[in-house]
Amino acid sequence: MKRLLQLTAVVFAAVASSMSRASHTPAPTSITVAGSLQSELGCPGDWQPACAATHLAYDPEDDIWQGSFNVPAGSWEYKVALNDAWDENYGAGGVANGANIGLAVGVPSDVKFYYDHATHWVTDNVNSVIATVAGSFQSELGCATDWDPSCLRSWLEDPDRDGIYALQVRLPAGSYEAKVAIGESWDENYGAGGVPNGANIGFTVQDETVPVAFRYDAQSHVLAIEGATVAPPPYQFTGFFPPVSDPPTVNVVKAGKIVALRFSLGGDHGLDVFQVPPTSAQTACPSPAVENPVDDKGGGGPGLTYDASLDQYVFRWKTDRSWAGTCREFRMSLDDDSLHTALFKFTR
Ligand SMILES: [Ca+2]
Ligand SMILES: [Ca+2]
Ligand SMILES: [Ca+2]
Ligand SMILES: [Ca+2]
Repeated sequence: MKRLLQLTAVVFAAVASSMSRASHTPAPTSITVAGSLQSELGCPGDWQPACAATHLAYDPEDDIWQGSFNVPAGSWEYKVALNDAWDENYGAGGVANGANIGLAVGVPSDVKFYYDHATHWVTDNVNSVIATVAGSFQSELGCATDWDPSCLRSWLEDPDRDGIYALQVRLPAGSYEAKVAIGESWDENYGAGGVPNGANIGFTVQDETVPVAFRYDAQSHVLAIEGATVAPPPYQFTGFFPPVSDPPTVNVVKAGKIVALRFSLGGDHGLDVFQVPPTSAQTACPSPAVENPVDDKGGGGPGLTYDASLDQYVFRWKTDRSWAGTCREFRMSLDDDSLHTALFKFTR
């Protein structure tokens, strides 16, 4: 009974994976990088599909064939040959019997080659950026763990070489997070808005029958996600702008005046950004303290405005004359659950 259950599970897994990653030809028994660089890499000659010295290895976790070779400086050409023969071979753009792929190497380098039998895309890490969408959805695609930039189940491919790297998958309904990682490592990675080491990009899949399409622009580093609801990018608050200073500096203002607190959230997020209207509470005046006299001549009534030309929010805070001689902490809660404060000392 136990054995029957195991068999059922294996069959189910095979069906599930072939649904998402189908090829029009049978799984190959070997993949050879065949080209003008083979004699340099230990083969008896060049363009030899049966030379094992330039075989790629199949990685079952990634479902991608891959291998690294130390390639001498020079201008080389190659294709991949399946099953140690030319009968089935792929060149530029993953095209069957396609053109040779050029590979220019300036100094002797370890070059890593990749072949995806589901799409037939063959490339290397000189011609292409090796980009993965790493995130909390990777285990759902068959990776051993989530957030693994080296699991190529979520490899972004660019067979047409237009600099837009794409991946299409099906995911169970649920909420996930993602970033783009380069070179199978976290050393270079991009989050929301294409920001290096930026925030995770949240997205929600409502319908598992709708494919989720990821598109990564290697120039802007922005990752677009289609077929899912993408969470708005988080606020990028970088502190209050002059004339107001961030804590521990104490801003000194005349009690009763309107204080203009200027800040950016990294773009226009509308005026409904507060969790609750900003508040203030009396606090002991810090001593010793760095004091910053604030004399803002800017006019306007109290409230929040946004200046798109400066990408700047201005909250005009009406202070009270009765606060003269005291200190207060200004508290601004944004609806991304962040709290930002500034210290004030009031004069007469
Ligand atoms: Ca050669
Ligand atoms: Ca997961
Ligand atoms: Ca891997
Ligand atoms: Ca492309």
